[in-house]
Amino acid sequence: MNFNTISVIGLGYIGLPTAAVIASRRKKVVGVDINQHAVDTINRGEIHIVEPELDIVVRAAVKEGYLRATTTPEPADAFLIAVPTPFKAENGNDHVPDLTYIQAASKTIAPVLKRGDLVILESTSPVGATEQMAAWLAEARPDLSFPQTHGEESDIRVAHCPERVLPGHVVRELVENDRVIGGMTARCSQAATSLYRIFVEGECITTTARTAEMAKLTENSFRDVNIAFANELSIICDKLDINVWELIRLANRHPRVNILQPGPGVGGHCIAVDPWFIVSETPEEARLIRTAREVNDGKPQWVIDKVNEAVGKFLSDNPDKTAKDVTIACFGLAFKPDIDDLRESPALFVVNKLASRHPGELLVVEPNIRQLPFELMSAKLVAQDAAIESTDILVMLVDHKAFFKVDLAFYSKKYIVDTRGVWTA
Ligand code: SAJ
Repeated sequence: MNFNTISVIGLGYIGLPTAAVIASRRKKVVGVDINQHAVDTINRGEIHIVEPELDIVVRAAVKEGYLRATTTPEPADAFLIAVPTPFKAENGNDHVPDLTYIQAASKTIAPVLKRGDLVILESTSPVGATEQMAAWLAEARPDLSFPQTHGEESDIRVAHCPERVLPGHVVRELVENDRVIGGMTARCSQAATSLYRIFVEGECITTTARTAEMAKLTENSFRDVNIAFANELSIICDKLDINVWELIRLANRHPRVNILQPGPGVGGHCIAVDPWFIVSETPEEARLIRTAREVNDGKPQWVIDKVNEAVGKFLSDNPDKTAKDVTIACFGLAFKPDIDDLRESPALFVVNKLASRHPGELLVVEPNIRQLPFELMSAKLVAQDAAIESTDILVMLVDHKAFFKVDLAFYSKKYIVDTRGVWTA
């Protein structure tokens, strides 16, 4: 199949890098987003998100005329939908996926669809979302035929190809990772494969749309369950007075054991979200997946309790002081090491809670940001040496590389809550 113009709907963390990488292969790419600021920024050759190397690829693609952004969809040969799939707000804790962005994107592109076009859903989605998207498209364009009614003979080809790139390594992983391509028919898979072949150096493996949807949810659930195991171990070890980091190192020497690392909880917008898409569809069956989510979501509160315990110990060792006199220093705010992304960060949750309850001074060390978020106005952003010198309680939340350089023995601090094994491994 020949693709002269490719349209990417949604220019966020996945859509923009994908659009830019395709454009870097000298294909005409039109990016569509409802955010005028994002569109203007991209058209200037700049980026509105933080991702290493992306600025260089976007600048070159825009300068050479292969990438252009707009708020209005245009005809193209292939449409790649990369919009968010959050939870439904009104369902509160039920964690039901909200497909309204996919519905809106379908409505947006429907008027410009023509016979022979390919539509690919890249957004992480619950099983059945691709079929639902095809139904919305068919409803909007009764003059065209779709795979759900016309199989291999349909005018429009529809497939799901979930993104699987790791934030911080997106530009490289987009090219190198294998892709799972789930067409609604075999021809849909073939068409989608020829699109990904433009820029993917990894293998393109075809399957059904439903299996591709489930594959993505499975990958992130696998990681969530394994992190939950590590987090549960850390809580058990704390109770049994065993060093969990040493324990994991030892257990991992077994040739078939590979335990992940405990932390203050699971953050980001993928691993803490996607497993719920399985749970919400199969609540009776997905017992382990649900429990893993609950274990990981419970970890930040456990960390807060440990900090309170440390404050209690400090006060009983220093009876002349009150909680107001106690300084707490928290190391790290990001959702994982060596990035500046604070979204859905368990470290941020812990620090926010401490800021609202602790009457004494709260110091924050986060080398990847220049100022604290608004809600942390009462805390102070400081350099790590200054924090260690002037604090009573040390709370390690994110294992940024910079934190490993400090030799804590030099400071002889006693009150440490180390959720990452930076000082206590
Ligand atoms: N974490 C731990 N212990 C570990 C590993 C991770 O506590 O041993 C925590 C991190 O600190 C972080 C959270 O888990 O808070 C998630 O981080 P991550 O690096 O595991 O994953 P993400 O959310 O940045 O990206 C994941 C990736 N999925 C998998 O590795 C299976 C990525 O490939 C996906 O494309 C991405 O989700 C996505 O977009 O779905």
